Amino acid sequence: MPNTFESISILGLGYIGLPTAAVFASRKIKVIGVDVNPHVVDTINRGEIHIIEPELDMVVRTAVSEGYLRATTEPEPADAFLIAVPTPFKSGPTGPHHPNTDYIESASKSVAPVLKAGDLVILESTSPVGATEQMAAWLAEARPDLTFPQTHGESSDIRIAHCPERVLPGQVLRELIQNDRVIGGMTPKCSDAATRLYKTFVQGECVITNARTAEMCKLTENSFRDVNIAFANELSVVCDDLGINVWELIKLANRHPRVNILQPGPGVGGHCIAVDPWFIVSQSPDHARLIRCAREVNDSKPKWVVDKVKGAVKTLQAARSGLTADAVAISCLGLSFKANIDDTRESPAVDIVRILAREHSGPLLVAEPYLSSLPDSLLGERITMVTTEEAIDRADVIVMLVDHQSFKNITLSTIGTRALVDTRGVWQTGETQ
Ligand code: SAJ
Repeated sequence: MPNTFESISILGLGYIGLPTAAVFASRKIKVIGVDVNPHVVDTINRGEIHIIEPELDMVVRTAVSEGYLRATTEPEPADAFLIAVPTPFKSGPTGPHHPNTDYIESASKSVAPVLKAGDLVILESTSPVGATEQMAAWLAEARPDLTFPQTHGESSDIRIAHCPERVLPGQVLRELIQNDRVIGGMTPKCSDAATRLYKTFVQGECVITNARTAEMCKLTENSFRDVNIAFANELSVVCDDLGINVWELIKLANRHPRVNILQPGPGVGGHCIAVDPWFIVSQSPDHARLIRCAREVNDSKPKWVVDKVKGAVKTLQAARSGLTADAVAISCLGLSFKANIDDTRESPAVDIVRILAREHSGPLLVAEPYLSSLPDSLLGERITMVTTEEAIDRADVIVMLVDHQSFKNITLSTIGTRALVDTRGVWQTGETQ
């Protein structure tokens, strides 16, 4: 086992793999990035990026131009392999929310032929408990000539660990370096090797545990946040029912030294918090009752917001006799899953806009300063993309979905007398949505 890693291969050059590859390369380590998508590979080899993340373009451009980062579609030999591929859902015995580890399987099978004794393989993808052991089994099956920790313990040729990523989209480069890292080796020597690798750039603490605990730790962190957001979302619905301003309520309650309620919103989006809790539910369906309930509360919020928008349209109609719904323009502000990023994966804003496009007969305008066109999932819907100014000018009903800074700069006087459904509490009008 080398003390230093001369070359590192990262499989999956997405939101986690690419920044990780770039940061290793910035420490003058040779990085081979592997992705099945040739378009992604070509983009990176030109020194460009295919995702938006602050400062990442600069770090990738430098890494590629200095020769430390190169992308390819086929794995090549390296001293360490990091697997950072997606783990989406698949249907299973109890519903549609079971972890799909197919990408981990194909990534591990693709690195198996280039493995050599002394290599380290790390699973970074968010994974169900047991996935690292499963990955080790796939590797062992493909390479009977090498030994693995599950059969040879500390004397194995290959070291294996799970080290989940924990970085916040929008702050990835800073958090990659500063956050503590959970290192779940299959044996203590596996953990030591992984710690040595991450210590090349991680300034936070590398805390050692076993692979299963590391897997559960990542799922727990995101479930904790989901449950807490569900509490805020449930409060917002209760407060609406009781005629109380939830934003004011939360500010007041948070003055208690041991209370720290999160913010309600239109629902929970992104590829992590809306997904990972289901992995726990899928593996322990009879016991993960609160975690499941939080998912259901958060998933039901978009529909509730749609009903509030429909209610606002009806109120306008009641106030002006003869006004038909098809003469009422609704403007939605924002499509991304949270503020100040372009990422629309699992975005509740997208779901709300889609339902409104199908159920509201009048004009539906959308402003999203982080996108130049509608995401694929909304193509073909009856939606007009406009600038923020136009969205406000033409609106009868404004629906605030994403609290981008540029939207927060809009003053209440600009909104004037237009009806407002503010799911993020940006304007604190006393509305409780
Ligand atoms: N949200 C609210 N109210 C809040 C906070 C968030 O409605 O008070 C919503 C956001 O609008 C968004 C969703 O929750 O739709 C998730 O946003 P987020 O900022 O909470 O989290 P992500 O998905 O961007 O990143 C999370 C982080 N996990 C935790 O904070 C525990 C990050 O550290 C993880 O690395 C990331 O998931 C991941 O990759 O798993």
